[in-house]
Amino acid sequence: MDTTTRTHTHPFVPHLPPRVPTEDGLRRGEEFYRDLEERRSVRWFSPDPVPVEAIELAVSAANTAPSGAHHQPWTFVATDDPDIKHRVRLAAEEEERRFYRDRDVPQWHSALARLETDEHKEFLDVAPWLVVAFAQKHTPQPDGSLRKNYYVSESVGIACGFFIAALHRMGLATLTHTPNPMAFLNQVLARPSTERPYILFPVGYPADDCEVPALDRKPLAEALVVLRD
Ligand code: IYR
Repeated sequence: MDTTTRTHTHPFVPHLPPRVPTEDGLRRGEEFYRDLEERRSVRWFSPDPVPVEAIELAVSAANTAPSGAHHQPWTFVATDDPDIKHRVRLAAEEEERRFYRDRDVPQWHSALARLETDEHKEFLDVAPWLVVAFAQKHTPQPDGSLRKNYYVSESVGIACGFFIAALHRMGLATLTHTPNPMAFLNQVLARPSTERPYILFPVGYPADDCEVPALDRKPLAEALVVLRD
């Protein structure tokens, strides 16, 4: 297309990534998929340290995610401070005790049975890092006003997907942990009320004796419907 005929009201720049030959693209896609296929959510972490650079790289990857109106409505708050991690653990376990005691939601309990989860969240102390993705419903502007954000949940969800994939690429494991409710994280991590906790990620290497539930992924034929004439 002849871009000289386009008129813009805002700055645009050329985007000319080198064309990937189809065969190479398929090979790369296969490699990427095979790598992600190895990923599992982990609840037993090694206490071995993880350098802050790994967290910075994973959040840099997350920060490339597409977002509504390019508002990038996320904040990732990371801590390796044992006291802060312990405060998070105590508050999360408090909420989870209520959740697991609450027999008003039997479907939840049967759906979760095969994961053998309970209110004990030792991994919040053991994993060397806790990273909380916060979703910004509004973003404070330098002039003190609040900018409204759009498709916040979708945008932060995609960013979290990139974050998880980047950790996996570095040989690190995580868990998409969502203690219910999570509002305590605003207090413990000193975040403003314009943000809500979205996912709490313990991050580290899997423990030497780590186990995961024996689960299958659903077949591609159930995940993908190709419609053609
Ligand atoms: N938030 C609880 C319960 C829980 C819910 C789902 I959906 C899971 O896939 C796993 C756990 C907990 O973290 O134990």
